[in-house]
Amino acid sequence: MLEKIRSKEAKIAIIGLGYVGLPLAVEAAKAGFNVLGIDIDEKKIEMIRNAQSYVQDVSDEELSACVLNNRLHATVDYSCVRDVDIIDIAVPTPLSKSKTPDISFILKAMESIKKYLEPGKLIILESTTYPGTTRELIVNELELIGCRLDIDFYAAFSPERVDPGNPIYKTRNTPKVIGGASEKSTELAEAFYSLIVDQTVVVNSCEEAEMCKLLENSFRAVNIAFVNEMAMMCDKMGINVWNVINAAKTKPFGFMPFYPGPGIGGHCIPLDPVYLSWKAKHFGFYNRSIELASDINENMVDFTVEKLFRILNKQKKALNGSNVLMLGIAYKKDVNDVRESPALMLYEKLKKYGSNINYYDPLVPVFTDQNGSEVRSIEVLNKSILNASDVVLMVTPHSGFDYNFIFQNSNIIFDTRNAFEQFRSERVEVL
Ligand code: SAJ
Repeated sequence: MLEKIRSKEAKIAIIGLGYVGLPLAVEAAKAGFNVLGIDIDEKKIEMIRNAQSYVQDVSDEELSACVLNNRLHATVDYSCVRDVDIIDIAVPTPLSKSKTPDISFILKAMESIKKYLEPGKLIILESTTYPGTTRELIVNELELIGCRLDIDFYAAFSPERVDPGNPIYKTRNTPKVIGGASEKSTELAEAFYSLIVDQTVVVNSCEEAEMCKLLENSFRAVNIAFVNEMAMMCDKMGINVWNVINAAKTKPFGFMPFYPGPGIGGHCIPLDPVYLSWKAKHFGFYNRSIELASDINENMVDFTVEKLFRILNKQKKALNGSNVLMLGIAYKKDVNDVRESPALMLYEKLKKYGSNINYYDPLVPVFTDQNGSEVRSIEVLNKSILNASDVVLMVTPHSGFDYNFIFQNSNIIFDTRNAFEQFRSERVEVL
């Protein structure tokens, strides 16, 4: 197997062709491997076959190069895993409605793999998940049907570190952590990744690799929560928290800036820490910092609404009946993704309190509200819309906004991201 990998004769299957799987498939194909992309979504398969990329970080040109030189094939047919040597699973790991890990996509992938498993394959899991998943859902499951680790199969975990839209760090130049269920598994997985990424980082087990990813993202969630709490404290004390952070970050060591906001969104930061705290409870450990961080971050929507009430109150206006224009609905700057975006909850609450709420987001022309109705962005941000707004609520500071135009034509701006920092004015209130 090691020789097959080193000579790039090993055939690769990537299961799950989303923002993680498709870039990984393209990198493996570019490195010279024969790659089979497997996904349950026929539309994705069709687009790959036509070299039409649906992932921000993969261009049509690089996709077409892999497809045309026959390095990358896409299919919905799981039985093809029979003929590959390495199976790399990059399927979603969301939260269930009751905020517990939903590993159903991994389970479904493993059910299909088990059906067509031939001896000698390396199975790698990339989906972010709680420590123990690789051993429980891959190793133990295969041993239950008589397969033996290091004899009939190998298994490893390597966390995805894809940051969609990041202009600097892509799949190839982001260090790749790798931890196997056995030494041989680690060696094989490292041999594979060393051919498709610039730097590999080997750890001693799949549990260490799983935990590493959760540490990375829990670190962010807890620090964002801490600075959100600072924001609420500074609000009480009449101190501008943004000026305080900007001053603190001049410290050249021992400090890393995080910024307050109306909450946290995306497919990673709100979810990953919950995977960790959920698993920790099985060991009788209650992870207070993560639980508290989740509470604080989720509470920021209510804090933002409460501060909006106060800002309107200063104008002797009620939220009920006021015209509120929300700028940005995506979960973070310069992305078109609304998953877990706090702006969605903010929109629903402002609507519930009777405001005439509209939004403008050039990257998100439409979204589906909690009742399943389509809500459309206003088409053009013009003077009359800004003038008619009792408050312009800055939620997601896309680079494409004309901040000067907005400032000049707005009455009051409630800026939850300090995006109007350059316009020091009574008309701009910050979170
Ligand atoms: N946020 C704040 N304050 C901050 C930073 C973020 O409120 O100081 C909010 C954002 O607005 C967003 C949420 O938190 O709603 C998450 O933001 P993020 O910057 O963590 O962006 P994500 O969710 O795209 O996180 C990804 C992660 N990448 C992977 O998991 C591979 C994360 O580990 C990266 O650090 C992050 O991108 C990044 O640095 O951009």
